[in-house]
Amino acid sequence: TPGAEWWRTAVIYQIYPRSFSDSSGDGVGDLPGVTSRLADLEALGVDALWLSPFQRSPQKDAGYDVSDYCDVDPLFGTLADFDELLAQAHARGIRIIVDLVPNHSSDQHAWFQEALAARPGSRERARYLFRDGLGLDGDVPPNNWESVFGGPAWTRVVEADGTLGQWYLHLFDSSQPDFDWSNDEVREEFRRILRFWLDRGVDGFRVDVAHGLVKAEGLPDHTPDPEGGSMGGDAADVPYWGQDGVHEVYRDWNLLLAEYDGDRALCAEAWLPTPERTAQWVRPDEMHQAFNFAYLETEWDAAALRAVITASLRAFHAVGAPSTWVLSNHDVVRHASRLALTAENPQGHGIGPLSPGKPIPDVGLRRARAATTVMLALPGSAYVYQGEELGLPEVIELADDARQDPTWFRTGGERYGRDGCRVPLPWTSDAAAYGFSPTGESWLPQPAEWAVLARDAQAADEASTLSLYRSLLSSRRARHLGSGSLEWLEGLGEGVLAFRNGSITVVANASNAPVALPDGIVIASSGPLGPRTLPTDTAVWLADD
Ligand code: TEU
Repeated sequence: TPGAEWWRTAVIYQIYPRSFSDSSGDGVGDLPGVTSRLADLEALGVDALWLSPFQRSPQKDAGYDVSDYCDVDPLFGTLADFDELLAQAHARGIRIIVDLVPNHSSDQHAWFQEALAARPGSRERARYLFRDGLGLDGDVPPNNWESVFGGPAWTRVVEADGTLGQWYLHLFDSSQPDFDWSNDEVREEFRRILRFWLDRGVDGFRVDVAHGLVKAEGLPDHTPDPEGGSMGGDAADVPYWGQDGVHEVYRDWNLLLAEYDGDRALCAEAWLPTPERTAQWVRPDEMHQAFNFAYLETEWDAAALRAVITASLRAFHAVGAPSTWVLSNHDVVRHASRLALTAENPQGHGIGPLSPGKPIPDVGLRRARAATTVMLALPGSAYVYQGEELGLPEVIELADDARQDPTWFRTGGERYGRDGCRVPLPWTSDAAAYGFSPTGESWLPQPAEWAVLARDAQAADEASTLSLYRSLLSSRRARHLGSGSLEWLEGLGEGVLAFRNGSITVVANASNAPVALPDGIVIASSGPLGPRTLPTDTAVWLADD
């Protein structure tokens, strides 16, 4: 059947709805805005769109705090707008994946409001993780867990009689209480939510914090490994990440999706330290994909890239799943900036790095284009985050009062947060807000120097980042690279990454000297190329035909 297991090779474009395109003029992107740009996405050559949350939400964490899983937030439009987007995307052969946030709801969700109003020990409280505090007055949190966004992972509630009462767990913001996934009512409710969107025709789900749903029995204390980075160290030791019981949930969802036709897919957002661990989530009876964050976290270094690609292909192949390559998303520093941070000014990855770092101008974009040229030649599925096809950098200079990420607030500005990768897209170089919104409004300010990065300016320029993405995507499709296989090539020198996939040879120069090249270049990540030499921070596709 055409398109069978389409997700194995698909290039999936992440839409962050609030920053993609605004049709209403309120300065926040919306679903009709996405629909109006489908022709551009088709021309770009992507197979599917993943939409970050647009469900009803108080927007404390940009929609990752859902108050009604089966409705569209008025900020983004209506259910009818969603149906229209889905129908028009399908008519163009573009699939749609929606974000599902099962680890926690918003504190404005009806269930949490009922839980607050109910007594300790009630059925209503049992849907979340309420616990009594420690100490004589119960004023010590039930354990020492910290929120991913900073500060304690517990908040104390005021009971109906006005006294201080129980605490509830929130791995993220205090407005995002964690569900208790040992509760059958929670499991049943999410089956209903999955069916609601599957019945509407969605092609799959990106599952938020997929490694976090099940917590270790007894909620034991845990002190994070300071060296553990955004993966929290070896996830096996962390009582809230990657617990064995979580796999049962996804086996159940896998069966549920299989009742529907069209190869609906589940993609796990699971921050786990190695490709081997990540592959545990994509066994044949579980998730179909899992983001390969070990790849995202790899620096622009030939040996490190080769090691992570080899380990990923081996680990995913062993469980019969494709790898899913990814370089940017709405949580990390954009790769056009991230790849040019030096040892003197490093910064963390993952949620809310300590500092934005100081990217070396121009080098970042050159490396990002080279890194994408490598990524889109790899077998498997790839994710592209909106704006990377324009080469957008991380926006570092944001006024404090413009920032909106809860990480910023929860750490009193100590962590600069994720707003810098979420700035609304530039569409038209000479329009107000670069054509993002008809009124010139934009929920985050766009840099003054972005006119040259606007889509219309790049569409007309063969040397632009947008033109590079288009060429890579159309060649990748025509040459079936997604379903190909990789063979390493040796002997081109240290700092050089070289491999074959089908009819394509890829050579990337991550060393600081030019390297010699054979003929047959079909795509180059950047110019100018010397006579038969490949400059630093450049990658090319060569073809025999
Ligand atoms: O991010 C997940 C997330 O924050 C964690 O996986 C974290 O990076 C890691 O576990 C630290 O060890 C998702 C969304 O992508 C993000 O935008 C949301 O803010 C977050 O979940 C909460 O829903």
